[in-house]
Amino acid sequence: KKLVKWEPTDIKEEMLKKYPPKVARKRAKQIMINEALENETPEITANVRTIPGIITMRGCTYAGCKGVILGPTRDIVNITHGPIGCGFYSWLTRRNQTDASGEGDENYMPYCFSTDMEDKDIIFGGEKKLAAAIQEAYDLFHPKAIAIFATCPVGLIGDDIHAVAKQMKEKFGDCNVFGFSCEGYKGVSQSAGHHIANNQIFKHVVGENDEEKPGEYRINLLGEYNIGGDGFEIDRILKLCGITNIATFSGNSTYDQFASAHKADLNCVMCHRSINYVADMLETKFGIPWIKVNFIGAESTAKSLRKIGTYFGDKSFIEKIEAVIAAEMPEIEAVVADVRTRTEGKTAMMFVGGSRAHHYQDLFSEMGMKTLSAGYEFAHRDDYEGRHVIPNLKVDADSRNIEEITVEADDTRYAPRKTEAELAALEEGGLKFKEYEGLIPDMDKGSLIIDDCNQYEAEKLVEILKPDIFCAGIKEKYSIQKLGVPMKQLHSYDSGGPYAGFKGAINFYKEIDRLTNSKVWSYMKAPWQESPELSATYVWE
Ligand code: CFN
Ligand code: HCA
Repeated sequence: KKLVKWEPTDIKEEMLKKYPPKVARKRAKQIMINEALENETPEITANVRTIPGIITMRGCTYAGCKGVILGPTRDIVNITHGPIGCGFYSWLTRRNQTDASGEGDENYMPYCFSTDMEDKDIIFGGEKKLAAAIQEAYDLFHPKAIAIFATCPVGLIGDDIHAVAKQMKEKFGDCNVFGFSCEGYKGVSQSAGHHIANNQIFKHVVGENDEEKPGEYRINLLGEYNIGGDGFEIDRILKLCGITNIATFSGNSTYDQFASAHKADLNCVMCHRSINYVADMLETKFGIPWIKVNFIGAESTAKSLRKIGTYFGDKSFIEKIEAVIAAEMPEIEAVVADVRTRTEGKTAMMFVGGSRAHHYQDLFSEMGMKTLSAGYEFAHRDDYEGRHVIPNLKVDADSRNIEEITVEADDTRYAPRKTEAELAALEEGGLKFKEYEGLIPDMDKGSLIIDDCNQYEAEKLVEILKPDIFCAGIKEKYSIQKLGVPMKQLHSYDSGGPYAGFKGAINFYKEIDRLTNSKVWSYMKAPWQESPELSATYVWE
């Protein structure tokens, strides 16, 4: 067995070698060797178009809007206006769960609604078919709201989904109908779909219900989608702490939760990438500040609860939170002590979406595992650097128009919940509102950070670094496993979860222990085991 010591620069060079010069130049800016500079975060190029021909891990704008943001809301009828494939392939694949079961609980998640556009609709226009589909859904279910999602062909032929929505809303009178121009090609990834979804939900739903909501310490949990039941575990913990969750955007959520979101006192942002727009708009229009939280990892969960405690500042509340943490931790510590005997020193890689490639590193490090390489599919530089770029937002107080224009310097966006002085005091106490942990500063020096990693690069990385586990999505799963490396889906969790919160952390430790210590991998030969010239060892200093 030939041992080769790979330096991170060699790995980068090796990965780029296969590309034509122009492609290599572009990809070089998205592959970064983490340098952990003094006071500056090194720069990575992100949120740019995938080079045609490359097999990206990314999805489309429609997926980000319909599948990600609106998909987990249970009582909105989501109609995909397009060919049947778009609706079908975004139907229940994300494993977002719901507990709707009670009498009168509306839950449309099990249904796949689509206008099923065919050739003739492309040629003659699909607006009539769309209006008929909305009417049919209304007659069958009488839902509170119907949402329409445009797919690529709809944008190309110019169907006006917003005009149809407006007309049907006026016709019904008791059902909010609104559309999303989220054609798949609209942006470079799912990310554009998040933005479109956020804007429309804010414009058409948030603030609709002005009833006061009961409960103390009222928060919204933004960017938590209840994949594999994560949201259930987080809600369990919040409840134990006496925190009232007004609205989750959007795991297991209802129309009314969105409509009441402006009644919360604090927004807790879990997945910054997908929902930061709503956080900013709630702050600008309603004066509700936001903090970054992360409930992936036991330590991160404890830290996030403490952050919420610090924000509200009541002594008894903080003590209650500490008591919850103290009650949950012993079980965690016992499981960690056991699994660490088998997982300590093992290595992982993760290329996932726009937040999990970062959040899950906490869980791995709790198990003594090192992340050799990681990256996002579609995150922006904010997420890599951990610096939220405050947009120049102006939300019209009377109408619901949202414009991106300059906010005056003396704006009082934090009123009425907290005064500027109160906020300054909180910030002095260590609570930062607009900076949070970023993937780059949190990763080790010498680790490889790769934006929009692709099929070829993933396989090359596995070949060179041979991690003990590789995490990504369904498209990557089997090609990686054929290389003899266990693969864990961090999108759908395969069939597992929850992995968030305290109980979720325990599930995750056990799952990763099982995967990385399974004997099954020793029964198959990876290409480098059959061809020794491919064999190499990465030496980490
Ligand atoms: S649940 Fe979230 S956590 S919303 Fe986002 S950026 Fe996707 S669907 Mo897949 S698993 Fe993934 Fe994140 Fe936020 Fe999920 S890492 S890619 S668009 N994502
Ligand atoms: C999406 C949804 C997805 C896909 C996951 C995967 C999800 O982006 O359209 O590639 O396995 O989490 O379901 O990210």
